[in-house]
Amino acid sequence: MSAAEAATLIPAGATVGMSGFTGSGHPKAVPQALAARIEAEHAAGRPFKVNVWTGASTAPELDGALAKVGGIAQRLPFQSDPLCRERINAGEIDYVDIHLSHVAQQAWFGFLGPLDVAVVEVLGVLPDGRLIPSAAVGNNKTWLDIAERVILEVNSLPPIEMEGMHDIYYGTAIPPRRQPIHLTQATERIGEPYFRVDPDKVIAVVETHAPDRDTAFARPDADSQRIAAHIIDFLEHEVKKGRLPSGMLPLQSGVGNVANAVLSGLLDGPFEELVGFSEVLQDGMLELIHRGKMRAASATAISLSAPALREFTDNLAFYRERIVLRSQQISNHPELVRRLGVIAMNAMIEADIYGNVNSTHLMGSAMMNGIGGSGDFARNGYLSFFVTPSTAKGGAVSCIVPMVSHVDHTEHDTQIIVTEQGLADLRGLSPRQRAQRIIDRCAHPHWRPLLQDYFDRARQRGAQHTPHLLAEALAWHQRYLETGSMRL
Ligand code: 0RQ
Repeated sequence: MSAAEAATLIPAGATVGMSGFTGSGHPKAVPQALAARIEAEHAAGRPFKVNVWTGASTAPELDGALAKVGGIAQRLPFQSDPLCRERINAGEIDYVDIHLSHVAQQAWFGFLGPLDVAVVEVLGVLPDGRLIPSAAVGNNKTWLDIAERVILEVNSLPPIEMEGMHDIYYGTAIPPRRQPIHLTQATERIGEPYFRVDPDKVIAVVETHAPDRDTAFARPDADSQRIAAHIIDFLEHEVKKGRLPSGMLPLQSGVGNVANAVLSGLLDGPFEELVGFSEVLQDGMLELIHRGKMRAASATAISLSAPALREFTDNLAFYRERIVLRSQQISNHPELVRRLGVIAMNAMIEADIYGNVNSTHLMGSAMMNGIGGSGDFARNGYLSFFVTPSTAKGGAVSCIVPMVSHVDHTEHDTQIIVTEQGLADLRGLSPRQRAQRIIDRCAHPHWRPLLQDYFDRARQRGAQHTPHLLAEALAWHQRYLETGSMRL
């Protein structure tokens, strides 16, 4: 049926589980048709909102379209859309920011309430009713399993030759019946290539022919290259010390400029036979595979720029042998991240001198994107890096602060902080040792004396285990909001 007809099957107030992860694999037509319907209902004076659950961020035709018409009541678990962000920060959308690996299990536990409709993009339907997943697996298996009704979008644009790349694991259960997940190599297959769905639940099939978001790839800037160089030096040092095998351990890389720079740095680095165990496979990782530096990679989604997508599509037979796409509850599973010894590298907004990290909030209050999978990997990884340029807003803001304005990752999860200034290895250090190392190695020279002064005075004023001047620590952020400068 048409997308408009399918959209009429979604009632006001419904909770809708949509496919989509980092701009790929999201439904392209039904959300826009739903937005048009919501707009018409609002024009007629009838309230109409839905709760939207996804894998992670989507694209303007999903989050953007629904946010624009004020159609989202609740949103989870990750977004990066400017309009959606605006509504979240205005208090109009109830945004539930949870670890990506937690979403499926919390839905199964019943913590999030019932799921009324699943809207899932697939590449095709087999004669026996099984579904060929598209470029993102995300939470689709769970949505198809638990939703009362299912709407499928069958997209004929992505290459159907992706069939067979996916590994959908049906062995998960909830406690007390949960069993170990028998995955011991990053790219091992433990499931099946297709989704199952009860055909009686399928209330609509909509055909589309539309591209995923073109995730632009910026060549790394100078700061990102310096951050990447610090990380690569450190990894080489760890290999020399015998704390890392020469082939390294599976790599997880967050999204953005710095993450891409690190991966680009690995292209010319000494490491061979790399393996990826990440949530999203972007240009940087594809290039490592293309150049033979990375043997294989596991992810839940492929999110590429237009040129990288062409490379992928033109050489699908090559990449199909080297890439496995899984559900996000598996790609980000704490049990697996810890077993495999994943090296986690994620970007952040700010870190404090003790190593607590804020990944989500500007000045403690404005939501940026969400925690995404960073926590899944940071707490459970073999090594956990958090990276940022040392300053933001043209130098007016220090990304190293006395106390973070919001905490996503505690000092207990953070091992290595990196800025363009340098790398602070915090393993085995006490809070006072950590503070001195972060100030010395990571702070920008403009802000270093102020941070040192804060730390010195905090120590002098009878501070105990973790020296702080609480009012001053918070005034640091407040001051910027009032005067545009963090200087106290
Ligand atoms: O705002 O563009 O208005 O100036 O924050 O900053 O430097 O462009 O950062 O794109 O690398 O993203 C943490 C947000 C970094 C991202 C974050 C301002 C800065 C700019 C963005 P403007 P950049 P990046 C895998 C893992 C959480 C999820 C995650 C993220 C804007 O990496 O969302 O890790 N991470 N997922 O000016 C005030 C500061 C600031 C600041 C930056 N200290 N104070 N403003 N900004 N630092 C992926 C998934 O899970 C899917």
